[in-house]
Amino acid sequence: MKAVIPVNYFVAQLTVDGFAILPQLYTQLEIAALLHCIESAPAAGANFRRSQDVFAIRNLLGEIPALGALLDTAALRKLLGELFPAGGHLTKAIYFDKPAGSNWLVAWHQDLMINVAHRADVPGFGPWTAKAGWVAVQPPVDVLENTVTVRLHLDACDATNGALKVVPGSHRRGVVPAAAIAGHTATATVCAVPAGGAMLMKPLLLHASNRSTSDRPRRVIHLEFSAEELPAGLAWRERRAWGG
Ligand SMILES: O=C(O)CCC(=O)C(=O)O
Repeated sequence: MKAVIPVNYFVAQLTVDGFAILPQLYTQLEIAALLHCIESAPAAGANFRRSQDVFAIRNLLGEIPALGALLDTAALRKLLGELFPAGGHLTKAIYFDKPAGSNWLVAWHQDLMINVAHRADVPGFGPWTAKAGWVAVQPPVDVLENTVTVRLHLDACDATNGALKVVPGSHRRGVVPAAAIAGHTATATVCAVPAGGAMLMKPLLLHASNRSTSDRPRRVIHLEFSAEELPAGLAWRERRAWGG
């Protein structure tokens, strides 16, 4: 019989390393239902981006509301309860497909920006960016420290089909200036994740991903959750309550 690792083990690992890999968060049937729902959606509009190298859907639950119920499993609620004992909420949902043979690579970075509904000049928030109707801002570090990304893998993923590379522990180095990032990547490791598994990561973890050299796709649902409320005048663009 396979030993079941308790969720709090992964949460402890996330705290120390800035990431953790849960080998199974969703069953094969749940993954099939999620894929069917995404594939049946009319993929049109500004939040859908399709090229030879990437297919992405921004504001995923706004674009495909039926996914909300499929994602809201007892296993996810248990995980969120461990991550945010005092409660948390969803702040962002994206779907990414890095198709077979994709040339899309992502350079080393930290996830420093959050999407908000409108610009408001609030101390500690900035710089700002605005593109195609989306407003993003760099919040104070404590907002990033209280955010966790859950990357749900719909396909098995390894170094050949664009698995994330991360620098363990780098989430404890604060915001690393762009020019200094290369000096932090010597201890990088590749995060292989089985289909139905999830990678948890902190936004300040240094991460990157390579081109695909495989004939397998790499489909991921990227969900960000936070325990933070934004100050008056600011609102998360995609905020929604979630069971915990
Ligand atoms: O999925 C990838 O390969 C990269 C995604 C990424 O870097 C991000 O979401 O910040």
